[in-house]
Amino acid sequence: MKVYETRDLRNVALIGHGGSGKTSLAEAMLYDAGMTTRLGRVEEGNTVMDFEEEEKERRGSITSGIGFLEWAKCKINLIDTPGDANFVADGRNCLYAVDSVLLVADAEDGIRVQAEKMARAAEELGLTRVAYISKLDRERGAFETAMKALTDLFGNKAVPVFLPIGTKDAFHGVVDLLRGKAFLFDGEGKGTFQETEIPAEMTEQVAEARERLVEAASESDDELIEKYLENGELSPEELEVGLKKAIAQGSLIPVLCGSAPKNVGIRPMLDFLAAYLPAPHGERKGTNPDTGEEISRKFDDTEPFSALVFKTIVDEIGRFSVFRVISGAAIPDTTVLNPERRTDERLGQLFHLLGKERRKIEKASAGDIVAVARLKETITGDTLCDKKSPIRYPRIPVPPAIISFAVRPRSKADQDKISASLRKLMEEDTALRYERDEQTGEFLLSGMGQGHIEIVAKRLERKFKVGIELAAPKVAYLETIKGTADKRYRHKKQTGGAGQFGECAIKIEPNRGAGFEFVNNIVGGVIPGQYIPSVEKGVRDQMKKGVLAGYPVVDVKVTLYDGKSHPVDSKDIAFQLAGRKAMKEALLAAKPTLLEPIMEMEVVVPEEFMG
Ligand SMILES: Nc1nc2c(ncn2[C@@H]2O[C@H](COP(=O)(O)OP(=O)(O)OP(=O)(O)O)[C@@H](O)[C@H]2O)c(=O)[nH]1
Ligand SMILES: [Mg+2]
Repeated sequence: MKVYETRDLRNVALIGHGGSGKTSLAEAMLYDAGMTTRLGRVEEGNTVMDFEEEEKERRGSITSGIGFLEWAKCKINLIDTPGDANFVADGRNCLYAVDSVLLVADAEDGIRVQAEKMARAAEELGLTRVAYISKLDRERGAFETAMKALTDLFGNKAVPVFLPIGTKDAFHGVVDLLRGKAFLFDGEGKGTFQETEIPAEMTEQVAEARERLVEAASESDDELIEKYLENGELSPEELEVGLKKAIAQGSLIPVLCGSAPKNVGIRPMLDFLAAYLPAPHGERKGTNPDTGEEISRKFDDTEPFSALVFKTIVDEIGRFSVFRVISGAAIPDTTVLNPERRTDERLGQLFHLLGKERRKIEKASAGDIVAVARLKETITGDTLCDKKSPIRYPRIPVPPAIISFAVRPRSKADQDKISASLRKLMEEDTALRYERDEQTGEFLLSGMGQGHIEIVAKRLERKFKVGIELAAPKVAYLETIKGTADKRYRHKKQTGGAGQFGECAIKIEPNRGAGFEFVNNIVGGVIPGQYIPSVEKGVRDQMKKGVLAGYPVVDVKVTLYDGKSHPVDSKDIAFQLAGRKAMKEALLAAKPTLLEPIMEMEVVVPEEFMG
């Protein structure tokens, strides 16, 4: 495969709500660039990006698809993220591998909350943002609906660069405001077009939109603004410079449009992306793993190699780690360091991914996206780097789990395989957790939503033949006290054989929000020093099982203030028992109460429904 230089790379993640049209758009782009020989359709389950069985079945992405194409001598790396909230984590990880995002705004439904959150995350990461309006050919589709949603989200930064020609069924082309041309498509899916003059009935609308674009582009630069104010126009070169600058600054978010299933507008859009999206640029901060000192690397082939692993794929053939080269170049058959795990990793064959297909490569420049098989210990989020010039990049943050289900195996055979199989799925899916709840003893599978966990159960069955049932987890109640109490207990066994003697007096009081606290106020050695921890252990043992319903007790302050000992019969066990019994009596006397779990919720409401 051809080697692309850093300046010719364009890494872009497609973001947008579930069903907005990302996978379809990627499919049309890949087809137009000649990467495939037919235009796949999500409904037919034959797209490049949705190749997992569960994606074909539910007609939507559950994991990010990675592909690439060549356009205008640039290698455009496409990452098609899932829009459904159940599967967002994987898409978020991919934001660490790109320089730009293409937000798909839906001409029927606008931009839903999940897409808004991704767009905000992209902004926080300093990524370049571009928008695309899908579904203009649909019955309810309207350019204005999507433009309104974009303006609500980005304010007047969202500025059209393309305008649609025709509406609904009759949508058949776009006006490119930069080139001042119209592109008319037959809508049969081939994506070929005729370049024509702007339709006469659109002259006014186009002039207005172009003025807005030129004005917004000129605002990126003082010199350009002056020229624009003087001449009322910018030369094509000036416009290009201004537009690039405004896009890079994030002060202008260009809006494109088309229809992926009809293959309308996609080729002019690829022209725009190759010309206006940034190549990998700037630097990434990390630390020197040996000294902890902050260092940084540029997206430059001449620097030592470093890369960030942002995705892991496990399939029948094996396990692939997908990384983005940050500095240096990735070369097959080299040994690199994983500074996090302090281990060497062998980079054998390297690949570019096109959906499930792999294309062998000889070299990947800084900024490119690469897959490698069979790394020993590396997981998603790790750094790989040159052994002689180590660097470690910050880990990609893992989202907190939102929902948990108790997992029950269908049979004994399933039981034995659950952990190992889930571990494999968790390598791919950083938002999935599998843990035993100490309190209830149940095994819990946690993730981003019910749909997420249900898909995990399906994949367990399909990939590993492991059957599980999902159930609501037992509620993990806790107990605490509302009052205070003061109790003394003497444990004494002095009949026959070796005796036992221990006595303690404790006060307990509520300690809400501050956890368990044990204060030793013994003076004059009434309990010898070595038995104080014995009393504490007894108290703690009693805390594990509350007096109301046997749930753990939390948030109690215990003060040990008096006791008695015996020169021969005092022992560790005697003081433990005394501590436990005193605590039990104290808890019963201190108004014990049940605590129900509290959930923290975030509610997002569109502005028009507020008030
Ligand atoms: N008519 C029309 N249908 C579209 C367009 N774009 C997408 N669709 C359809 O919308 C449905 C969803 O499209 P996808 O491409 O799967 O959407 P997605 O954004 O990848 O969805 P998730 O993977 O669930 O996040 C499919 O049935 C597409 O054929 C469009 O521009 N016009
Ligand atoms: Mg999709």
